[in-house]
Amino acid sequence: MIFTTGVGNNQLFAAQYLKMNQPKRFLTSGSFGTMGFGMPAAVGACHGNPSAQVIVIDGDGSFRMNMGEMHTIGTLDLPLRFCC
Ligand SMILES: Cc1ncc(C[n+]2csc(CCOP(=O)(O)OP(=O)(O)O)c2C)c(N)n1
Repeated sequence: MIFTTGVGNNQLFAAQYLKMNQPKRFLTSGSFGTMGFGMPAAVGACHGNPSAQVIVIDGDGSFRMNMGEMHTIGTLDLPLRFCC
């Protein structure tokens, strides 16, 4: 399972409470912290790991940055899961 996040409380709670047992399973925008990171990161994670379940943890603000990616996800029929 691969998790990606937006920026904000969703990201901080995810970092604090998700248990990771393998490297490269938590994709988050630390440091520069760019809202809207979670969904495109998940598209990339899906392509790089077609057999993995990919989950986006997002805030409503971060989610709204990504209406273009919604189109990409729909067009490619990517099996992403969202938790907002
Ligand atoms: C592109 C961009 N704009 C503004 C910010 C500043 N900023 C950091 S967190 C945040 C609010 C995030 O809200 P939301 O995505 O709803 O997440 P929540 O904190 O509610 O989980 C803002 C405006 C940012 N990091 N990136």
